[in-house]
Amino acid sequence: MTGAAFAERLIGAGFDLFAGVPCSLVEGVIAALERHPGLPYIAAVREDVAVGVAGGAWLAGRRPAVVMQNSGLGTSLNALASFSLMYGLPALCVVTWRGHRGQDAPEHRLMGEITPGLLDLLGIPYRVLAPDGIDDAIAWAGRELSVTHGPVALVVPPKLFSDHGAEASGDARPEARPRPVSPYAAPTLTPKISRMTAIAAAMKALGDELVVCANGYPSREACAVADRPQNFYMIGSMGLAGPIGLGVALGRPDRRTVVFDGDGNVLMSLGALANVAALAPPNFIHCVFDNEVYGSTGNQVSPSRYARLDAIAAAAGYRTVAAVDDAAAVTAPLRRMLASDGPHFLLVKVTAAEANVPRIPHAPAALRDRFRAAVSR
Ligand SMILES: Cc1ncc(C[n+]2csc(CCOP(=O)(O)OP(=O)(O)O)c2C)c(N)n1
Repeated sequence: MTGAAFAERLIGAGFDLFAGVPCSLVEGVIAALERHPGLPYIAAVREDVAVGVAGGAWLAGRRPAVVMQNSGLGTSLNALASFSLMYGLPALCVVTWRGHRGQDAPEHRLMGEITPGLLDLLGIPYRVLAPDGIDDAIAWAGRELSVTHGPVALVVPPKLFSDHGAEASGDARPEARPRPVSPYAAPTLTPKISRMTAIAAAMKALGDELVVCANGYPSREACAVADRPQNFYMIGSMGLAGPIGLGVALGRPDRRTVVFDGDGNVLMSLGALANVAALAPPNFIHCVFDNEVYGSTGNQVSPSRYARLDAIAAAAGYRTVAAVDDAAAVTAPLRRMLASDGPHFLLVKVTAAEANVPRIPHAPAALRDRFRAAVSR
């Protein structure tokens, strides 16, 4: 079977949003997905970002699949453990098996040896694809995904697809849409309001919009300000608020998705800003509460004290970027952003003050279900 035929089988089985990082073992699969009209294949910057996008897309009613090399299984361990598996978010993971039987370059050998063990440890059901059992395995994965809440993997050994190692067929990218990057001069800001005050000001601008909140105090404070089913609180999976919000925004292009992020979170998946800018979902608003510290873990200094995240977002290609430092200045630009096409980026410099608010009182599965129901309305 060719990789292209495998991609067709997955699409035929109902998978309707793909995200991944390439591996040569599936180059034919990815080439077919990239070219497929009307199908998003998101070239994620990291595999854990792909897992985040897939989870967001599932919450928004899609049937996502992630394509990754087994080295990327290592990259996504925390995303799988503290996001997909913890909340119970179905996603098909197509995982290539480099280092299979020790026959590979040195960097693949250990991961090749432990790939099945890693999936077993995580409790992710999987099948290793064999040439004469591909259709059965796809059907099995579909059944598993409908009964288990969580990821299911199909493992791709070397030389499974007949187009692996075929002569590259040239640059198959869709025609680039030139998007001019607007010049942006980051204003001087002085933190003077707390993140809780800023979150309350941001909430004032919201109606029925979907909100994805970064883990730690951004989630806790948002929950304390206005707990609502349209809020998805990350409990773990640090760094994935943007990717999860991106998945939600792509899954429901008719709804606005707002991400309440922290500077440490943004910096952890900085490349995801390029994913947002490249896909340019008009319904995506990224609101970053930048206290210049890792507040949730005791105020350790974060690099955002020196690296301006608004300037980085502008350079990445967000459609509009603004930066503010007082509460009155949060609500108005957010309202404008909600009323116009994005992706938008709003940096709010805040103090390191933390409100005395409790942990998220809802169980992960309850958060998942109420958010998914709110998205589907
Ligand atoms: C992968 C990972 N590393 C470290 C942590 C511990 N941790 C939880 S919240 C947090 C700080 C988040 O910083 P930021 O996004 O700036 O938000 P703040 O708490 O400052 O509002 C850290 C380091 C974690 N949850 N996951």
